[in-house]
Amino acid sequence: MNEKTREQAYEVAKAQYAALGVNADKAIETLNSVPISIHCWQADDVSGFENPEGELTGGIQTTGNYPGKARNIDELKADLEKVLTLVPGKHRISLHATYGDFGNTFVDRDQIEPKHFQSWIDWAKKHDVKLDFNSTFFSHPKSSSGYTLSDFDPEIRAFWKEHLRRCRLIAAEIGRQQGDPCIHNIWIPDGEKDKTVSRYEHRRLLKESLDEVLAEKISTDYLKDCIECKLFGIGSESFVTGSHEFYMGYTVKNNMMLTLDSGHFHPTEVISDKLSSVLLFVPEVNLHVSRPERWDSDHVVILDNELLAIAQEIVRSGHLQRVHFGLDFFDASINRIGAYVIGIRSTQKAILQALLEPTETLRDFEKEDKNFQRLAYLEELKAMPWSDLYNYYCEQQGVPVGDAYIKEIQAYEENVTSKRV
Ligand code: RNT
Ligand code: ZN
Repeated sequence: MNEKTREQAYEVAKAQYAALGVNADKAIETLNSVPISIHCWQADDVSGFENPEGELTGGIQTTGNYPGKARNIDELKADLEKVLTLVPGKHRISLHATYGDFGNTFVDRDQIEPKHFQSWIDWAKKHDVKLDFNSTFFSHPKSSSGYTLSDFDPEIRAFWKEHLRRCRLIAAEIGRQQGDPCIHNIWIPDGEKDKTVSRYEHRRLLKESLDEVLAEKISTDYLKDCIECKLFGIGSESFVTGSHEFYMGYTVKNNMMLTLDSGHFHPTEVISDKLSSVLLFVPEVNLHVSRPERWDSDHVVILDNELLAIAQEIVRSGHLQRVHFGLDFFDASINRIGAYVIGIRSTQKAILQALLEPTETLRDFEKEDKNFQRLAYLEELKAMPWSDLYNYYCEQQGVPVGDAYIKEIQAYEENVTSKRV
């Protein structure tokens, strides 16, 4: 399709939406204002630079051995730069604490400092992206018991509290330098394979550890902490200290941000239906958009019903500003740049579709008990030409339109990633 035909397709689509009372240009403009926080860890299978050869632990797994993973900080930065050229809009990059610029020295988790992330801050500035941060409580000998902040051993807890304390300082420094709060996500793997008896005790310890570290107040102009719950992991099937109830209670009590990961619940339990509840009780929500295939498998995000439902719930609630879209998937079995681009574009397509909904009309049907009409429109909307608008948006932003990104990724593979052997 050439530019002219695309322009025509856009005009036709715009008119079709206008007939429903929807302003397509406004929807595109709003979409353009929504950053996606791109997780750095898809590029290298969650290896990081602290000990890249080390084992990934904590109950999360990458499967696959597709060639070309980023082996060092320069390759990872290059891959992310490539990704940024293939998606429209301005985005954020989410770092894990193990992705510091440690040179050739080993820097333990209780030793990391803002200086280890300065090159990332400079890189982000150069590429006009903001950074988010994650403390890293897994893949470390001191988490081998299966516990970190909720371990019985005070020395283990002290180590991880120090890690958390330092991560908050690093994230705050990032936020200060970028002039925009850095979202700092806290996820701990703590839990057990089998029938844990001391659940209350572990949870009491987690509360104590968090209370202690979070008591150090840091301005939300720089830092926004959030905590991420989970139902179970590999090796923590029976018990996870940081459950949904735990963090729901914790965030509500402390008026802080909650992270909802779409893979962290029962297989038929969806985060889309949690948003309208949690938004009433916590100030902001951080999302880890992921795709669980039968379990928390962290497959590449695609435009499925749940992704659309998440976007719809956020847009319909009117609280797009209070929800942050972060990605969290890691598939080592396909081209990793391709994985990123599919996930980012699909998330944007879901948001765009949600923004193009004639919600007020649907609400009117709902109030008048015209539920056939409501359902019929919801069905009709699925086949509306939203993709012509997304293509137009890509064109405007100077990024590949439609399937054109595939060729670019193939070329990058040929010239860059396939040479990493
Ligand atoms: C694990 C959590 C967590 C991690 C990343 C790497 O189940 O989802 O967010 O995936 O921090
Ligand atoms: Zn997550």
